[in-house]
Amino acid sequence: MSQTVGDYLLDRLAIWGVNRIYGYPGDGINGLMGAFSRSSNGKRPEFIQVRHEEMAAFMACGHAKFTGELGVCMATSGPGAIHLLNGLYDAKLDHQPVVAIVGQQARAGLGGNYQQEVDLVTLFKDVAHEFVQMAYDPAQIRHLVDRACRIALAERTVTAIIVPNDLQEADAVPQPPHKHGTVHSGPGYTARRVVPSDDALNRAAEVLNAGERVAMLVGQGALGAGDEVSAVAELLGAGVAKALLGKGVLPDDLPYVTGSIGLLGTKPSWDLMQGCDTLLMVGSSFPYSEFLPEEGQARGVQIDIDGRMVGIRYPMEVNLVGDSAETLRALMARLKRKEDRSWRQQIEGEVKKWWDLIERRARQPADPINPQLVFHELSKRLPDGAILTSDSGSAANWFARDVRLAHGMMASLSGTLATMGPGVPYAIAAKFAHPERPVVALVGDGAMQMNGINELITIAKFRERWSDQRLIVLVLNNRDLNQVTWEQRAMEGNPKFEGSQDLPDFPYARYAELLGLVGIRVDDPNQVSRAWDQALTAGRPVVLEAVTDPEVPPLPPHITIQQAKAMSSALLGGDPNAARIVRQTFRQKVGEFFAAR
Ligand SMILES: Cc1ncc(C[n+]2csc(CCOP(=O)(O)OP(=O)(O)O)c2C)c(N)n1
Ligand SMILES: [Mg+2]
Repeated sequence: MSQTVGDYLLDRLAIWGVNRIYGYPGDGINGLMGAFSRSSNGKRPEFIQVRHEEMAAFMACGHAKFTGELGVCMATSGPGAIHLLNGLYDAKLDHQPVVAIVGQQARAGLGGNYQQEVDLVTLFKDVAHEFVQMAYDPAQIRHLVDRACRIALAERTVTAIIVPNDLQEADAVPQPPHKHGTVHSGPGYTARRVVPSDDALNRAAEVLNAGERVAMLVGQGALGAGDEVSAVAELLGAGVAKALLGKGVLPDDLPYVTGSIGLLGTKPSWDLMQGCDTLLMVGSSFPYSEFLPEEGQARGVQIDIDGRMVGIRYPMEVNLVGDSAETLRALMARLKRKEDRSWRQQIEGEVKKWWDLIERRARQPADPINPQLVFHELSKRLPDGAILTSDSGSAANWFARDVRLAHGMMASLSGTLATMGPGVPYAIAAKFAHPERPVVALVGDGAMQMNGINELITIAKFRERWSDQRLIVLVLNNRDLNQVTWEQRAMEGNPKFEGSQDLPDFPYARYAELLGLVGIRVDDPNQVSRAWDQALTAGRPVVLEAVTDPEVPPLPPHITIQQAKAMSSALLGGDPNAARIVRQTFRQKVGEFFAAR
């Protein structure tokens, strides 16, 4: 049998180094599924069947985040393609290279109001605006694949190819005829080297050398530049705050790392930004201006590989467009070591006090379990090389504040879209990409009910493929959409609206057992550490269900008068849990008072 378009498309992806495609079938892509089933020489990418196309897109994004490679997902026409979208936006907003391949109805029927016919080019035009194309002719496939992959990598974005189902079965045209109107592309991409000009580096060094109190803020663009970030911080006597996606840039045991920044951030990061006279931002587009210095307070230098991303968060004096590691290295030679280390010492003192406070907060009693305790105990026993994923929700607060990453660990979440749902699928992608590394997903019960429960089925299906089966899904069973409940209280001044916020209970651990995974349910604070020990040595994927108290406030590092007013209006306005909230908030704040002394 001659090679079909479907065969050729997969083989071309293999040439691009794609060895795994996350997806879900449908008759819009049966020509591609047939090609997967013919993968006789073992070189074709493998099809990984998940429970929902959105999960496939999250997994493609997670793959990109944890490998730096292209992630690929696949879905059928109409409904399948539509399901992909949220996961694709997650990838787009976090700048991950992901290619989506979707089916379409047969060419002859298009425009005929045919079943499942959706205008997919228009639908994908925003999420894949750098490159979305529908194939009409077998001779296009070669350059459509080449361009979709190359553009995704070069622009660190999402691209999409739409392939009508009848075209998938047509004979492949690996080499278009050499004539007018054909395209002859080749595979391969090598990243460019981007370093700012000497002049720009000199100007940046002048600003940084003149400062007396330098703050650094690093984001995911600095992942892989940890050595350079710490060397520059050392020279400048700076403290380093980390945006959420940059949590893995530097380990948290360095005394000058102030941890996360923002609403989910730490007090030392807040103090660092309030007190600095110079800001050096590396590979971050951290959005919340109130957590950055006030305009005019600090002189600024920013480094970003993407010229579109500089100067948009703070009016920087010098914007350096360049690779983080290379640019920092080029800067280093121009920086003078700051001999006055008092600013650095002040930061280190704050950081030490902060970690004491975090421990104190984690130890406060709650009903039944203080969620911070769960994260604190995990943090103490994170195995070497662990990969962490967090969902959106209160887990992201505790992940950001309480978890101390050590050298060599990786962590991610939906940083920019902040969507619910990626915790479990990211963890699955991490496990496929690094089967030998332990993976822990930190997920709320809302996110579990939204999709995590279903993806446990995928874990059960594939777990035996992983050389080390340690994949732990921590579920915070607080029967509440807690993050938003707190937002209703602290931002809107509204009492908790039980109609939208209360969640039904679900037996997460028992369900895991039904699937052949290990289920551990813990509702006693004294059992938390033992539960983690058990989970980390189970030798099989585990769902660790912790029954946690929704009234422990995810306190921001700095409470504004507005937020305090909103909170009191929520409590006076008849919040159903007012008394417990007051008690818990008091406990958490009192912990701070003692730590501050
Ligand atoms: C897809 C999506 N829907 C809604 C939201 C708004 N949202 C953010 S966090 C959250 C609550 C999450 O609840 P849960 O998973 O139970 O975690 P908890 O905060 O209770 O720990 C909601 C509804 C969102 N970010 N994404
Ligand atoms: Mg919840």
